[in-house]
Amino acid sequence: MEKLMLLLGSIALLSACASGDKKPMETPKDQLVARLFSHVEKGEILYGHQDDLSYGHAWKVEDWTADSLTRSDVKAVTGKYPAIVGFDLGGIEMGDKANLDSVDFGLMRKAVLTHAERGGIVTFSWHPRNPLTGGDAWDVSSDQVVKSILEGGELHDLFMDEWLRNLGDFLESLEGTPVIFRPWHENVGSWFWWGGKLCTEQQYKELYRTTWTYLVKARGLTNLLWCYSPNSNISVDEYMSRYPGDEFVDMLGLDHYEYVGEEGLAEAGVRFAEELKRSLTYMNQLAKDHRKIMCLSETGLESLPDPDWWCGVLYPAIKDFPIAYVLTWRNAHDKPEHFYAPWPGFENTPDFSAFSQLSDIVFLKP
Ligand code: BMA
Repeated sequence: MEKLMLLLGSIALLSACASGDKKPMETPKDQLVARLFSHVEKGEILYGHQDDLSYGHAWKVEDWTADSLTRSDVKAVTGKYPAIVGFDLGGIEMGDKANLDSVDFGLMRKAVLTHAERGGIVTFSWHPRNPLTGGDAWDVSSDQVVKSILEGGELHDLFMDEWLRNLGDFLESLEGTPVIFRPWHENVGSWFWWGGKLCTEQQYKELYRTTWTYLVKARGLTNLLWCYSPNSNISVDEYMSRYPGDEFVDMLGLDHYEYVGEEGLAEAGVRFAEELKRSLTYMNQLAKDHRKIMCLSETGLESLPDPDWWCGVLYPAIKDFPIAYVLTWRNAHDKPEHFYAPWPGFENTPDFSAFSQLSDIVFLKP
């Protein structure tokens, strides 16, 4: 009887395969894509904050092995964690113990797993060092760097066998936690060694695809959701000029900040919002055409001098666009002016609290 059942089961399976009914296994990446799409369908935008659990304004986690990582500037002000927490992998390529902002990679791994366990979502940026000069990601003294690490270049073996291997080891250690990975960001401007004037479009695409192929094909990682995130204030043609292709990208991002120049706060806010809406408008069309999710991968106003920035500037600019998330940059523990989210004691917190209570903005309840 048991054998007969087994046989019937096998026949059912075979015929399902033959008729094409058998669905491929859903990967952690697929699950995250579906989760993000479901927020977008409901008109919800997840709120994210860079490095939220590792440090904040004037504090940092000291003994991460003993710390349960419950401290967060965002939670201290709103009562809720950010739904998305961003981390930066800069330094992992060299096998460093801590990243470029002194976050121990052991702490980072623990924070990723802790945040995911609480129901949050994780995103990674990467500011790798300059492999040719030994400088940092902002060292743009040579336009030969990307060429040197691609196939045929003198640093190709170093890039494949050390840099990407170290990166792959860390990403693999996350136990399959799905994460949004957005390498080689802000690629049209020329402030990183992989930027617009530092390599050709072809070289940039090859760099992105080489990274994808190594992590996805050679390492078999199924937990990475790939986000392509150029800088702002560029045309749609510039945005797409370095697009590596639909196969390599799951999400369209944008890094767009407000800068207050001579024109003053009010005008800066208007300009920020107008430029943001212009970019999100063409990204919305691209997202539809290419069937991708979109997000505001980095934004913020350093030191938050505008008391109505969250509800008065940011929210009206993004609320009508189907972005899955918006992430504001880090609250440095060692640079008092370098923060992008309020912290306890900062005077402009009511606006942020009001933002956290909007029905279409999603935070994570502790
Ligand atoms: C930049 C600044 C730097 C930091 C880098 C990577 O925008 O915040 O201080 O080192 O991001 O996190």
